[in-house]
Amino acid sequence: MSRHPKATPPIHAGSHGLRVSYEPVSSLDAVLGGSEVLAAVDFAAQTRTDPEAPYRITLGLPALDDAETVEVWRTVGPVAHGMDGPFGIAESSDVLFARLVLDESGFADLDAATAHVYREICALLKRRGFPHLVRIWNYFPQINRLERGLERYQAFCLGRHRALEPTPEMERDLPAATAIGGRGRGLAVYFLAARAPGVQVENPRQVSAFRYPERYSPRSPTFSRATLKHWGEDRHLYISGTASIVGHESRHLDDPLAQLDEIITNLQALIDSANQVEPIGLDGPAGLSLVKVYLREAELLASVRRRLQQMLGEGPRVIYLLGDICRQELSVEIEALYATATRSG
Ligand code: 3EB
Repeated sequence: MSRHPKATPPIHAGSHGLRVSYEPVSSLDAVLGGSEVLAAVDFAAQTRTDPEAPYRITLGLPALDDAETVEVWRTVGPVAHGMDGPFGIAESSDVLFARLVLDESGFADLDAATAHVYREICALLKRRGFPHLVRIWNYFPQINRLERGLERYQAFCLGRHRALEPTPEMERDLPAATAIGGRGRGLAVYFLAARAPGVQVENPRQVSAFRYPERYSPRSPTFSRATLKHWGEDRHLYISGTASIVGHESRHLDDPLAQLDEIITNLQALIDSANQVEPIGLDGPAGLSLVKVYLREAELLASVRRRLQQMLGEGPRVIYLLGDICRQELSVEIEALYATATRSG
């Protein structure tokens, strides 16, 4: 059965330094021909990578709304594509994008697999001269399942923490992150790294994840709530997966729409914190460029979409994906990107 994506023009965020757009999946062949492409991410029932297209990753995270989209990251100037160890990479003068999908079966558990992946990431960043992780996405199946007495999300946090712990000043240069349970096989990770650090932004309404009490996981989740990064004249704000959490506690357990309201309040608080670092020309969630909504159940789509449209209006491009939130009791999580569209001259 063929699908007919809407013939709307691609939506761009960012101008010259680094651009992100959502384009119809039907334009993928044209995308793949573009030498300035850093990454092409799409969403399907199964996770896939192709060694011939090292900048491509298909996540096992089905899109819930009708438009099949590919998320395309581009820069200006030449990009080198290739494989580096287990990673498919794309590298320009100031950005490194990389992806990998790890088969967990060669490891004792997800803790060991994750520690391996994050050690490989640290080695890659060092080897290629992009020491600062800016934004990272993590997807793996059965995120809430108990394995050897530990929930898989907690095992993931443990492995990630063990790998990052030796990094000096680790808690000051943490990337914005997403960790979601997908439907595909394997641990799928893709990320954006830079030669110069971004600024870590935390949310005053929430305890920083790296300071969560131990009951959430034996080692704390190592990510920032957001990262503010300059790319040439552009500024990007990468907002991590944001859930209905206040302090460190989950709120509105049986009410996905109330969770949504709490998330919007959290996004507003984060945007306010980012503006204290530096005025970025973003007043609130309605000014965001790209928004990704993860829903635990497809049945939530209609009500969540209606409510979110009321709150965000027509400004942000929003996509809805089926994915499991790392806290079993929560149904919705939202990540976002804001890019200034400054023009020089
Ligand atoms: C939270 O705030 C919700 O472990 O990398 C969101 C984004 C969450 C990233 C991660 C976890 C992560 O704790 C969960």
